Parts: sequence; structure tokens; C-alpha cells
Amino acid sequence: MSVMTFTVLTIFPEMIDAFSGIGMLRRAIEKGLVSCSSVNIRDFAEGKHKVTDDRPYGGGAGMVMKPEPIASAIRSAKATHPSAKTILLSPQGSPFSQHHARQLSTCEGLILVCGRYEGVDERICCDLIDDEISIGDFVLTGGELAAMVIIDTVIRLIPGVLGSTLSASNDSFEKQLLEYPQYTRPPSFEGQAVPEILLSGDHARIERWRLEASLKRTFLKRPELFKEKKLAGPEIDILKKWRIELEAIIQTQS
Ligand code: 4FD
Repeated sequence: MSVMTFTVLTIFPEMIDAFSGIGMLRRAIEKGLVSCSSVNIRDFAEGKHKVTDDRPYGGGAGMVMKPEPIASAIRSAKATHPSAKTILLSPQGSPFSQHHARQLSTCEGLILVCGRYEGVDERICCDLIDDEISIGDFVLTGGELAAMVIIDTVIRLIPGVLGSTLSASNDSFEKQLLEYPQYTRPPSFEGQAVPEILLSGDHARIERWRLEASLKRTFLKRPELFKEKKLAGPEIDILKKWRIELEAIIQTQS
């Protein structure tokens, strides 16, 4: 069994080191399934002050990360992990999704490059970066949170990281539907009862109820997800049942 290696290049290694000491990532590391190390880009900066940023050519607000320290840090990480894929986190990247995560989970290693300030010197992106990823259409003060989002999403797809291998394949985005509602004890909370079917022990009925609840939620909250989805037999059956029920309602109106 191979170890997936995450190497995060950052000027704030403390953020990554704190993250790797907590929760599912910590457990995955302890199980020997993944490794997660930070590399301080500042260690590759020259001079007494180890400067990693500078003013933009052409003027304008803010600072740009200098190319030399990042290039040296990437080359060092690539020398240690020759088969790893090098990814820059930036708002200009391709939009991250569960599909993306599934592809990345097959990589032997990821070198995640985190920029700060107003961005990274454009000449870094050209030959040292394999992929540029964005976790969404918003701007962060640095790529570190984006790197953590990617690590979190990818590790839970690695066999053995979650308690059960079924847990990840059960996820809403693997089925292209929103998750059904979940309940736990007590059976009544502040006047709201748990749906009776879930207490019935009838697993076939529970499964059908959950699928219908997932379809309802998706239809009401994220109808555009149906455009991407290939509907299965039981899903079509439920939509046909709705059609009959809706037609009955319309009939009573005319
Ligand atoms: N949406 C994201 C990633 C990084 C970031 C940065 C160039 C800015 C948002 C390179 C510009 C890095 C994202 C740092 N903001 N900020 O994934």
C-alpha cells in the first residue's frame, strides 16, 4: 500500500502543521496512509531579511511574491517527490469539484503551492506548475485555506482513511444528489419528531424514503444538478410517482 504525500509550500507553515495534527488527516497520517509536510518558502529566500515579496512592476497596490524563492522551493520539493503533481492554488485556477478530487486521489503525491499578497509572479506558473486550481469564486488572503480544502477532500477518498469504504461512495456528490436528512436520538426534539419510517426497522422502506428525500432536496435547492445527472431506475420511478401526484392536484383545480 502506497503513501500519498502532500507537500505544502507556504510562508505560513504553522497553518499546515496545525491542520495535519488534527482529526481525520492526523489519523490518516498515523495509519501510514498519507504524509503531509510543510515547506517554508522563506527558507529559500536570499539575504539577511529573507524577502519573499516585492512591489509590482508597472505600479499598483499590494505586493507580488518574488519568483526565485518559490521556484527554489518547488524544485526542492520535486527533487524529494519526483512523481508528485505540482498545483498552484489561485482564483484563476480551474474550479475544484468532487470529480477533480477523485482524479487527484489517484496521484502518488501533490505539491501544493500557496501564494500570498496580490499574487505570484506570472513566470512561476509557466513551467513549474502542472495544474492551477481554484476552490471557488472568491479571494482569500492566501492559498493555505484552499490547500487545506483540497487535502481534506482528497484524503477522505483514499481507501482506509474513513471508517468505512462505503462512507465516501455514499456521499451526495458521488451520487450527484443532495444528501437526505439525518436524525439521531432523541426521537422527539423541541416538538419535532423523527420521521416514523426511520424508526420502523424496515430497511427497504427506509432506503426508498431516503432516495425520495434526496430527490426532493435536490429539486428544491439545486435543480441544476439534474442536468449533469444520469437518473437510475428507482429515481425515475419516484419522479413518475410525483408526476401522477402533481397531475391529481392540478385535476382538482379545474
Ligand atoms: N479561490 C483562491 C486561492 C488563492 C487565493 C492567491 C494568486 C491570490 C482564492 C495566487 C492570487 C494566490 C481560490 C492567494 N484566493 N489567494 O481558490
